[in-house]
Amino acid sequence: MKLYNFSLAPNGMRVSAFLKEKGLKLDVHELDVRAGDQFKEPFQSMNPFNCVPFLELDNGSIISESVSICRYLEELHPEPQLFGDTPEKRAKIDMWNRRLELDALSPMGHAIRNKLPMFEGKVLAGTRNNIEQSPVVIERAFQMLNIFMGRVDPHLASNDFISGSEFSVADITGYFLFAGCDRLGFEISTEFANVLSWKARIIDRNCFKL
Ligand SMILES: N[C@@H](CCC(=O)N[C@@H](CS)C(=O)NCC(=O)O)C(=O)O
Repeated sequence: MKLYNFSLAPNGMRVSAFLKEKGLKLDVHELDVRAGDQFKEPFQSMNPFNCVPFLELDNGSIISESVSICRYLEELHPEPQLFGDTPEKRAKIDMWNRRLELDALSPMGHAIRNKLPMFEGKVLAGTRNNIEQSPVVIERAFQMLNIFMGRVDPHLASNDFISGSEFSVADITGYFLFAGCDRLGFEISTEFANVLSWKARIIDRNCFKL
């Protein structure tokens, strides 16, 4: 099994943090996505979505998408469990992870690519589409992030981690949401004190020291 990754890619780092939390080590092939390695063969054919991370199994099959890779590895190595060990926990971790990804990480990612000069002309990850950066996307993302923080803040008043009392893969997604907000220059309002406490609780965890 081999992981194709780029050490500076946030989605790649999600898998690296997961591996570290699980105490797993994989054979890793570094692709420099800033230099466009993902568009070169054999990587173009291995993952036509031209993104890292992706995992090559020993039978040659490819699994892409950071969470799908983590889920596969969890099935092979259930302990320590990060996707939940009961039907209820599994569903709740999945629910929080989806909320984080769809309602916060996705708008945040679009805003980063519409804001940072290094993404000029490369607005959609893993594509050759030359789309102009748009300030409207950034403004909308800030609105969506504020709405999201307001919705999760009450839940975090009585939960140490996003899905309850145990650290899970959804907290790893949360960590990279915070990292992206910093990169974007989105400051989390002190009004969302429980979100800020959650951030403080996870930020120094060893798995994020990559
Ligand atoms: N939803 C995917 C997103 C993967 C993604 O966007 N990867 C970025 C690095 S963080 C990438 O490879 N971008 C290639 C590019 O910008 O051309 C996942 O979770 O793995």
